[in-house]
Amino acid sequence: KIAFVLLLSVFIFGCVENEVETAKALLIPAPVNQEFRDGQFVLSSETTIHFEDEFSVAGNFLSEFLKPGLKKTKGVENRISFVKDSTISNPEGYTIEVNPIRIEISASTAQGAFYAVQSLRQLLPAQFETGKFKGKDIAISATIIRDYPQFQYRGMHLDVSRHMFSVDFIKKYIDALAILKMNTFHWHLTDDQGWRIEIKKYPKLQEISAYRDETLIGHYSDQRHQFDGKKYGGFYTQDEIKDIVAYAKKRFVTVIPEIEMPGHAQAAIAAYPELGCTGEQIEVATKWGVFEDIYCPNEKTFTFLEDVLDEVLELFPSTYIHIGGDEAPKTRWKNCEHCQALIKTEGLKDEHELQSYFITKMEKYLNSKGRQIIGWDEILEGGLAPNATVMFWRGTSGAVEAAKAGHNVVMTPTSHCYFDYYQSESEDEPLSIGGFLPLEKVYGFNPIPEELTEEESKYVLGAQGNVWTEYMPTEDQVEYMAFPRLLAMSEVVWLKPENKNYEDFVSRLETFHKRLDALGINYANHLYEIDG
Ligand code: TNX
Repeated sequence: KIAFVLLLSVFIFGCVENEVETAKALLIPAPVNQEFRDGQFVLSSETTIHFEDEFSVAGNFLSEFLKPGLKKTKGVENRISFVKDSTISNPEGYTIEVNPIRIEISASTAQGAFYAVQSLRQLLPAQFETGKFKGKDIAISATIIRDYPQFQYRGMHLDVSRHMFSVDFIKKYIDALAILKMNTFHWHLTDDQGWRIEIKKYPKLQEISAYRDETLIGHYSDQRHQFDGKKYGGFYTQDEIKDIVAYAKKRFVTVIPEIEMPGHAQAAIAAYPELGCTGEQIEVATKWGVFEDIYCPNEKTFTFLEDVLDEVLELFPSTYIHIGGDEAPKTRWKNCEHCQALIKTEGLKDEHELQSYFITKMEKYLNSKGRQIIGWDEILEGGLAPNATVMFWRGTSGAVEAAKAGHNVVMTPTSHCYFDYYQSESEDEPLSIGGFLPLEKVYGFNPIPEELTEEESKYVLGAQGNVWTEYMPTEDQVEYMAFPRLLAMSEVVWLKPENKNYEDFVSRLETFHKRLDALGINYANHLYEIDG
């Protein structure tokens, strides 16, 4: 194996020592273990980075990150090296040792090495994030960080149906996940108000389902709806999606696509009315809520969904495919002859069991392609598909039941994970869907329900923040709602509950603001006063 040697030249930076000495205070999520030593490492123009092929993603990321500050100056000879250490048993774990002679990053996998780089990045001045860092040699206090995550699923969701966001924004969102060591981006691509993924076999999804006539501006609960009178919408082309998935991969973020079924399907049915039970022409929804026109469990629907999934699988290599499953009113199925006949011939009890039949059929299809389904907790009703992972949003009792039955679960309860809820009681908060979820409450979340034994709690893969965008028309507003709550969530899924400390988090968050500023991320910055 050839060791890559990259010469680094780093600008002279005069006033950095205070910053590096508070190194511990900078890391979010906080590392599991950090010890401080005497002395310091000086990152200079002479610093070299050494890594072998296996760690090239992390190594290249680090050299790219440091490069903007490059300028040949005379400095101390020193090195940053990546070392394979198979004794680090957590595949996402790593060790960083900073001593006066070198920085050594150890990991057993490429992903662990990448997370080491994200920590090292947070030990450097925030100005580095702008790519325009100008300064002199940077001193980093000698330290040893031994770190690994508590949960294997560390997710963040984004709804692009209710409002759509640019490819650049999606990449920026993924960048933010990466720096926080979050490893999953749940991309909510289809819903009643818009279908946002190009499916070549069904062009009307692009022509019709991707656009709605008007956009609701006021709150859906009051009667003063205002409309801007323009068509709203768009979709991501398959090329754009491939680009995003590849971008995420380089940051060790898995993209899980969500294709909603059988509910939240009005946009698709508007383009292909035969997918609904009535066959009537309907419109892409222009209001928010839960709608009665859902996919009919007929052959046309199953063919359509299998065709759609075939294209989805080509684009997304993730093990999990999210099939939605939430909020599917059974009104249409109750009044549909075909559905009632199917209930009889399949020996089902009711429409809930029919939904389970629907989901299980799609699960079999995806399992046959080597994938697993994940769905919202309604997929428990009427019997859970055998290999399904369940994403809990309505509370934790179902999660307990599912975990006890040996199903994997991901926790996203509205009580702690809904970043579309208000984050403060201030009257200046932008209009949002309702609810109240302050930063401290997010931080206090423990993904493992109390009722589970240690053995059962292994089925809790982790947790996720959800960003439903009914009331987030702009990218700035998405960021405002997501930050800093995402930072709190990153620590919820990285640390054991007993290692969390809200006051300490808040003090690190204050410092982290500079990094968010440098990254151009809009955040809510007045929400973390500590009571008492
Ligand atoms: C419920 S959570 C929904 C979404 C809404 C959200 C608003 C879930 C699976 N379904 O369709 O956007 O509430 O908070």
